[in-house]
Amino acid sequence: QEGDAWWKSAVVYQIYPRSFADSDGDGIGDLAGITQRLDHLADLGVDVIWLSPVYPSPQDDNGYDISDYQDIDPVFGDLAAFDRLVAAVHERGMKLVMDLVVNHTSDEHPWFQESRDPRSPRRDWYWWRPPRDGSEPNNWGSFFSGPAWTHDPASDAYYLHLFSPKQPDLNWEHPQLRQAVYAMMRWWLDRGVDGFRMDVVNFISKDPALPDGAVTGDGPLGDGSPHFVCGPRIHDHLQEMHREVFARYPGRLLTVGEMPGVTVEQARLFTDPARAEVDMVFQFEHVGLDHGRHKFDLRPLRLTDLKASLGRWQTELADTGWNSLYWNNHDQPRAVSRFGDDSPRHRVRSATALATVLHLHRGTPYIYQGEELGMANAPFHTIDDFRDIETLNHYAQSLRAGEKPEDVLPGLRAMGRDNARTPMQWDASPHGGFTTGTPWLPVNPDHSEVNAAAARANPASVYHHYRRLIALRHGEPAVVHGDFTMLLPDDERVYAFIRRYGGTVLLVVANLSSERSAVPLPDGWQDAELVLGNVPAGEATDAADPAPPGHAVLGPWEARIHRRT
Ligand code: ISL
Repeated sequence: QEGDAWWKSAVVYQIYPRSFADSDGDGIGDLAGITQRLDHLADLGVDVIWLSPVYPSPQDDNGYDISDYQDIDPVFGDLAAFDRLVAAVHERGMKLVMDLVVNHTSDEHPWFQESRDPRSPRRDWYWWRPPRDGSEPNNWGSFFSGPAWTHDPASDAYYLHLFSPKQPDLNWEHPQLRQAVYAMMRWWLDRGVDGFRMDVVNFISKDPALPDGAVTGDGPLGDGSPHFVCGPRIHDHLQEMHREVFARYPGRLLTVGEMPGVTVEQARLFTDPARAEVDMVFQFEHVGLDHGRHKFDLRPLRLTDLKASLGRWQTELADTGWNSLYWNNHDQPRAVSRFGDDSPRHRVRSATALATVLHLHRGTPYIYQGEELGMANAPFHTIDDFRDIETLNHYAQSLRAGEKPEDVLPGLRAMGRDNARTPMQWDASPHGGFTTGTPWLPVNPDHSEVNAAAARANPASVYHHYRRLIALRHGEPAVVHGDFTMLLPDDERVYAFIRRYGGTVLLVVANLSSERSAVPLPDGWQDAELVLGNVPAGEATDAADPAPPGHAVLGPWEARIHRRT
C-alpha cells in the first residue's frame, strides 16, 4: 500500500526559523515572518515544509535543546502564531513537519530538573552513573568536544550528553519516558502537524552497559558510537512509536529519521514499509566523503566517490525502502560552495547542475532554505564571526591542544554550520530584507546580487530552475518511480544516469566541473527530446564546439535531462 505513498512525489523545504524571516525587528526570525513569506514556497511548488525546532529553549544549540515540548519559544511567537502558520500552510495545499528532538532535552527541561534528585521517579529518564575512579563513568567523547559526561554535585553523579552539557540524553529504556514522548507527538499531530523529522533518532537506544569506546585520536577520549548508533533496541523503539503514534494517522504523515552513521543495510530495515518504522532516513555517507580525521579536517572530494556512494544507496534501496535526497541542511556548508563553484562565473550554473542531479535521483528531495537561490558560504574572518557551539568548541579545544588559529580557521570556514545559518536573502535592501533590526548573524554581503526578489524576476535564475525541477517531478512519473542506472562511474567530471519507468526513459547528464567536457552518449540518445537544461537556449554549447560523433559536449557545469518514450 506504500507503493503510491504521497511523500514519494513530494519535495520538502527546510526552514531554519531563526534565519528565515523576522517580523518584529529583534534580529531573529519568527513564525509570523514565515507566515508572511509562504507564497515564496507555494510559488516554488514545494509540498512540505520542515521546521527546525521552535519550542521553548535556552538556545544553547539554537533550539535543539528543548525545555518544553508543548509550547513555542517566545522569540519565535506563541501557539496562536503557530496555529496561524499551520492554517496558512494548509490553505496553500502544503504540509508542515516538525523537528522532533527526543534523544535529549535541555538541562532546563523540568524532566531533567526533577531527575537530578536521585529519589525522583524521573531519575532514570536520563543516564546517571556514579564516578569511575573519581571521574567520568566511561571514556566517550561528545560531538561538541570534550567528554560526553558532566558531573552534578547535587548527587555526586555524572549524566550522559552526546552533545553539549546542556543537552542531557534521555533514557529510552524507561517505558514511561517513551509513553510521554508518544503522547507529546500525538498532541502536535492532533493540532494539525503532518509528521516529524526526527533528530539523531538512531542514537536513542544505547547499550546499557555503556562500555568504553576505542581511542583513535591523541587525547583520552574514545568513540562511543558502536554503543549507541543503531543500538540494540532501536528497531523496537521505532516500531513501538509507529504503533503508538504514526499508525493512528494513516496516509497523512511524513516521517524521516536523521541517522548519522546509518549504513545502507540498516536503512533498508528502517524504511521497509512492511516493518512499520519510518518513511525515510537522512544518511550521512555522501556528506562525509570530504572529511579527513574529523569534519573540520578538509579532504578533497572525488566525484567518483560521490557517485559510488549515492549510486549504491539508489541500488540498495531500489526494491525495499526509500531514499531521502539532500546536498545540505542547517548543519552542512552551502551546497554550491562545497560541491559546486560559488565564483561569480559558475555560481548559477553549478547550483542548477547540482539541483538537476539530486532532484532526478529516486527519493524525496529536500531543499534547504536559500539553496533555491544558490546562496553560498559566508565570509567568516576571525573566530568572533562564528556563533555555532560546535565551531566555537572545536576552535577552543584545538587551541588548547596547541594548534594555531590560522591552521584551524580554514576548516571552520569551509565546514562550519554557520555557513548555512546566515539569514535568508529576500532582496537587495540592508540586511537582505530579513530584518529591520540587527540580524543575530550578519547577512552574507553577496545579498545585493543573490536574493529572492532578483531571482524571481529572472527566468534564468537558480530559483526558476528549482521551480522547473519540482514541476517536472510532479508531472513526470519516471522522476518519482523510475529505476536508476548509473553511467560512467569512473568519469571524474560527468555525473550521468538513466531512469526508466514503463515506456519512458530519462537520461540525465551533468558536467560537474568547470571545464567543458565531452560525454559519450548511450546509443539512440543523439536526437532525444531535451526536457530541461540549465543553459538558456541561445547559449547552446555544441554550436560553438561541435561534439565528436556519439558524444555531447557539455559546457562548465552544464546539465541536461533528456527523454525518450
Ligand atoms: O554537524 C554535526 C557535527 O559534526 C553532526 O554530527 C550533527 O551534530 C548531527 O548531524 C546531529 O545533528 C542534529 O542533532 C544535533 C544538532 O546540533 C543538529 O543541529 C541536528 O541537526 C543535536 O541535537
